[in-house]
Amino acid sequence: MIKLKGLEEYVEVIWLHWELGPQGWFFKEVDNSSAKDPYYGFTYLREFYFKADPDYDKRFTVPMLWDRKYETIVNNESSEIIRIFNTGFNHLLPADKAEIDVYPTALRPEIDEINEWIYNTVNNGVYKTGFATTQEAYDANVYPLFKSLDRLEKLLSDGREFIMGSVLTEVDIRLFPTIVRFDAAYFTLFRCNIRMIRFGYPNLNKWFCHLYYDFPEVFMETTFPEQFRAGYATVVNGIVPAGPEPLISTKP
Ligand SMILES: N[C@@H](CCC(=O)N[C@@H](CS)C(=O)NCC(=O)O)C(=O)O
Repeated sequence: MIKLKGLEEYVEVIWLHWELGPQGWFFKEVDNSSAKDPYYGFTYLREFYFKADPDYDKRFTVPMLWDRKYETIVNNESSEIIRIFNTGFNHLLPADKAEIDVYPTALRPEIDEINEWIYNTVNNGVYKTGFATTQEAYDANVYPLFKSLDRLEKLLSDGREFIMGSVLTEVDIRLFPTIVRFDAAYFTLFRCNIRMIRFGYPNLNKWFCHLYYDFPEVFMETTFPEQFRAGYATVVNGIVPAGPEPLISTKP
């Protein structure tokens, strides 16, 4: 959203290390993270949460949008941050950026409806499948996940460019992170392995490659495949799988 809307001047991205440690997300001088956060010298993400609220007792999650002036958390829910970025800075942006609208009024009911099942069965479905500790829980989530991927595949079979048709919306933005990680992380490490996107879902793969390769600043350059594969590997047992090769599918 930052790249799409051209918000780099207003919103700085600060990367944590890709490994989720016992104390939560932390800074470390490796890859695109530095040893400490540049403003307070914090080592852990949780320190921001406690600065905002010393009594905070919930999860310390990313993404987290921090207000440097008021020194507090604005929001830590990605779906809401998308909407903040969609319109919140428009008065400061050049016309061509201000007019980019990933949640257009006319499509809102349809977007809300599709977001709901994509979130429950795909975005969250991979986690519910991967973290299942019983066969029943695994079965209860892996089949709905693939049923929704089948549904998306069918939706894209009319040759549409984006999930909602001819316009890029937040549905694409929200689905992209799950699909870009799918073959390299969820298929192997989370046992979401009925089919790979690249071999089993030609339309979804074509949609994905269009975003990834044709809008590189927005999608490719904001994705770090080796880092997320290593990160997800640590969730399992730390052994980073060799494949798939190539890590990200090539343009059909
Ligand atoms: N509702 C949040 C959930 C975010 C979330 O669960 N983030 C994960 C990483 S993808 C996290 O930071 N987990 C850290 C933890 O649970 O300790 C959103 O989608 O923005």
